[in-house]
Amino acid sequence: MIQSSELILNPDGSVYHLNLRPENIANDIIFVGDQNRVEKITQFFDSVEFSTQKREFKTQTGVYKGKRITVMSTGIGPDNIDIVVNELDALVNIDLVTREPKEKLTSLNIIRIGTSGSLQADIPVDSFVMSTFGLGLDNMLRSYLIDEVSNAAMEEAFINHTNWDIRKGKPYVIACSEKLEKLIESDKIHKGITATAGGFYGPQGRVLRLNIQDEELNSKMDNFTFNDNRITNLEMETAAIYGLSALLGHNALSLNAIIANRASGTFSEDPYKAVDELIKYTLDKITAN
Ligand code: R1P
Ligand code: URA
Repeated sequence: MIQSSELILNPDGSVYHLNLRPENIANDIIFVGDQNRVEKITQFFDSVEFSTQKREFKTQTGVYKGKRITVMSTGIGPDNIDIVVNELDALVNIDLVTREPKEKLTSLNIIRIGTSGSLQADIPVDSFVMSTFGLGLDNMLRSYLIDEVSNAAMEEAFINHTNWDIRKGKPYVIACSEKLEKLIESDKIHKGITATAGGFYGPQGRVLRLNIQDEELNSKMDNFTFNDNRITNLEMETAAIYGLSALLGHNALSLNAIIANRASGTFSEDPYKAVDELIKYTLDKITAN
């Protein structure tokens, strides 16, 4: 039995941070970072049956073109993803009364729609990237035993190519769900490795008033390749979502609206337009079949 200090439930039986009970979520889940993006998605739904929010975690479940979908905000960063994916998994794969893992496990389909910075000149602002791999520079997943799900060969190649300073922790690489990749892919969307950083400024090589350990890192990252895959973009959640989903048996895919281009030093004049377009594109792909 899982202890009440491990799987923490609220008095109404909902999971501690997300405020959700098993019946509140669908098997198809869209993650966004920003709480305000949840309703930008559910505004298109035929109906919304459930809505809640605790801290940065806002959740709505409803029906779009006959499909039941949950949309939730994760807030910023891999530490939040640890909470969100573990609590979602508990909702479907742990009996919250007996506190025992269920014998028959459920796989969720998780698609993230986020904003991101491109590292490549030919992936401009307002374009889209599908993350075929998540490259975790954040260390969060190193708390788990990830060797069976991570791509050791790509990790080693990245460490060697960038001459990675191991004092910052060991990068990890996890692939997306092939099933979801096939569902969403099209010529409209670039594909590549998405690097997930634990912060927006120093961890993504941004220098304001503070110096960083490795000012060359971004340029070393943008010419890294492995089996024809290159690092396309930087953000703060994808690798953590991929890693926890792989460990727990869920399908995950991350889609990025490029709002900043680090190669050209440009920022989108209207970042929300690209996000809105990606939202509509994703909803239609999810419900196409
Ligand atoms: C930083 O501005 C935030 O934007 C990106 C990053 O991953 C980070 O969360 O994603 P969202 O737009 O989903 O929040
Ligand atoms: N989000 C990030 O984390 N980085 C960027 O450059 C843009 C959006």
